[in-house]
Amino acid sequence: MLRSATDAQPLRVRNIGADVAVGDWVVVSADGERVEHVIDRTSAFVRRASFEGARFEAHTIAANIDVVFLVHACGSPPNQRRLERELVLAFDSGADPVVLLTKADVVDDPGPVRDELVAAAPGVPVLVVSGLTGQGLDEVRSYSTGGDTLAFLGASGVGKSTLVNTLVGAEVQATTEVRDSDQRGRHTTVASQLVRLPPGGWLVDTPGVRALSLWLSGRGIERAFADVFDLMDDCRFRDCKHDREPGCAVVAAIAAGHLDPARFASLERLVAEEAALEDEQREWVRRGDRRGHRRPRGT
Ligand SMILES: Nc1nc2c(ncn2[C@@H]2O[C@H](COP(=O)(O)OP(=O)(O)O)[C@@H](O)[C@H]2O)c(=O)[nH]1
Ligand SMILES: [Mg+2]
Ligand SMILES: [Zn+2]
Repeated sequence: MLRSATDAQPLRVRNIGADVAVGDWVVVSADGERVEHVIDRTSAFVRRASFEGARFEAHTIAANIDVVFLVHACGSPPNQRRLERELVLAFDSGADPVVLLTKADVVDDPGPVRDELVAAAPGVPVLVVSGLTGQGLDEVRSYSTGGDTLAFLGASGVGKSTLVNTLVGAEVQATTEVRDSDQRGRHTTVASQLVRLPPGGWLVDTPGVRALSLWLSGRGIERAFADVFDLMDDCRFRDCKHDREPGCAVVAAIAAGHLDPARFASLERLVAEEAALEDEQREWVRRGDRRGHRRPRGT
């Protein structure tokens, strides 16, 4: 769904040939049938396309987002590794990330889960909310000032569409029962949706994305892991591998219990994934240049 610079309501227009994503501002042809021009994005939430045959394509999940809410739910174990990945993509998008821990009503004390999410998202606000009772939603609303666009991102079944419905005050998004056995949802929201938030602003609901593969990261990894990068600055050797080198601040922090080794391993995995992607991209461009093919999108 798109929005027109001359219309306050979301648009559905054919976009054949235009590279557009939910949240894009567009200029529509006079007959209202086609997208004539896509206005430059202020932010874009981009992941690597997950489908086979398009491994070199970027997939824009949403565009022109001011605040992206990374939604996790009480009642299932916190997924720190997923949150870290979401944060990298969020920081790279240009939007401000906020973590929402929803379904607060299903547990006696959301504190322990909250603490784990805070540990995976240092410096990022973590709000405890409930789409069912409305707990904490005034604070969520307060992020929409002056017509901002707020997006909800997270695994299927965590409660994104329920939050959107409660915020809008109407059943605008279909929600789905989660399976009792594992609290996982089915994918009810099949495409990203754009809705108006009264009294102003926009909400983007996204379908649960199972795999979030990195696209080319700018400074997203460094911002999502700023605490670890700060540590690495304190290593004695510039080229420290953080393995067995003397004076390694990372090894010392892990030994002292200040850094979760799983968090450090997660950072190393993301850095390796990013490096492999860059290599593949270079190879793709090199071969593409030779054959006169177009370059990958989104670069
Ligand atoms: N108890 C409780 N259930 C919720 C809450 N938010 C969502 N649910 C339920 O969780 C299921 C999945 O919600 P949905 O909004 O469709 O998740 P989505 O896939 O992230 O959009 C539905 O059965 C909702 O009723 C909440 O805050 N509290
Ligand atoms: Mg949904
Ligand atoms: Zn080191």
